Amino acid sequence: MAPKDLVQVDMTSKDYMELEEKYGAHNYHPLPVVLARGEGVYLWDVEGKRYYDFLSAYSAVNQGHCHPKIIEALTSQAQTLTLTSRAFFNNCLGEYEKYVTEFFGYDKVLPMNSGAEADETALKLCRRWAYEKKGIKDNQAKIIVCEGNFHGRTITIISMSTDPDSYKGFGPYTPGFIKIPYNDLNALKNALEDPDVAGFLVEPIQGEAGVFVPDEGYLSGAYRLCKEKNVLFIADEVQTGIARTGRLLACDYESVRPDILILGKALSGGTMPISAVLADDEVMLTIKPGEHGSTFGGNPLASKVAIASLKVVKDENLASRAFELGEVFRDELRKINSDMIELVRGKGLLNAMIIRPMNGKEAWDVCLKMRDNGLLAKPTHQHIIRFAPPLVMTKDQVMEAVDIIRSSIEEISRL
Ligand code: IF1
Repeated sequence: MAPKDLVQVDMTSKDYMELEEKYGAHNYHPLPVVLARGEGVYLWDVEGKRYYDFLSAYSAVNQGHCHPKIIEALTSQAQTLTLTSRAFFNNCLGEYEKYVTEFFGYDKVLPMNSGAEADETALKLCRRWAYEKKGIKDNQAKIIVCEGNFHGRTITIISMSTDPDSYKGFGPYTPGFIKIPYNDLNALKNALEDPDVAGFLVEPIQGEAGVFVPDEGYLSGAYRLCKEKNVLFIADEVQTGIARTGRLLACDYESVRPDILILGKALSGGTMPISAVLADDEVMLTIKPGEHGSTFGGNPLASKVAIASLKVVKDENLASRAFELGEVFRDELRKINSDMIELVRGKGLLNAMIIRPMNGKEAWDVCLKMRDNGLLAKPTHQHIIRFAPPLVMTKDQVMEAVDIIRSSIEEISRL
């Protein structure tokens, strides 16, 4: 009799879903599909059916699933030295720190693991800079954030949120945040009148909010307003960064250089949690030894994987690919003639389709039909389908994916 903890080899998708239902927390409502393998733009389920991945693990797999050069770096370092902690030096971190700071053009990097940890780190750097450099009184620093933001799931980060699904029932909340409408320079200008404001934390495009692309000039205008008031411009590019929107950083579209840059997700090509906060010395050196860190932050494995992941972005010109393919993708989606499609918006290969419910069918039903037809995507905020494939997709594959989206919507509309 095999030990009960050994999973039988002939399990079906249904069996796997039941395992998660019985033994896992119910903090997600996944699309009913059980994936077993990923390669490039494709995923396969346990029954061997192939899908186009149009979520890329929320933009963590920009380089494509299991990119050979990233996996090579991962497996090689994994057999050599994975973790030393920062109690000691190692022969990988310094090389990575040099590579990533030169790659993005900053003096220094503070390596962390998840995107939320990187956002938290940025908030701490901003507050510390406020007290040490701007001269704001202790515990009085305020940080401006935007309605509709998503920066992670920690208590402080949800304290900034305006989405009840993120913050309801988790109080009491961290103080010190001013919430203003997104894409509204006047609101920012007014909020900046408060002398205790230390920073402005913003997503260059609001991903979770449904790929909300701000007006041309918003980012550069916001940056200018912040500089006029000696306030740090903090860009959360966890989802929009690393070539996803058609430039290396979404801020690059308006030549804005954030005072603090937050990266995550595709920094590892979707292999492991790697995040980073980049800043110049004036900000970064306000945190002294022993005042911040993490067990796995900047570990040798992550250092090698992150270098390999960024090298793929450069060597395969993923930003210009995302830009060109994004134009094709949006143009083709906009040709689909269906009352269910309210609008299509996005930049590069970070796009979203707003679905108008029809005959009792909504975005979720469209996603189920696309799954049946071989393409995986998932709705956000009920009526918005996010489309974010790996950036290594070819034009032919984009065209085939559009055909799947079109036929799925047509089939749903006929029901
Ligand atoms: C979930 C959302 C996306 C992010 C930005 C920081 C983080 C994220 C702009 C935190 C993370 C993930 C989290 C994941 C689903 C996904 C998501 F729907 F939640 F909002 F992408 F839009 N900044 N986003 O998008 O990074 O700690 O997760 O590494 O929590 O369900 P993390």
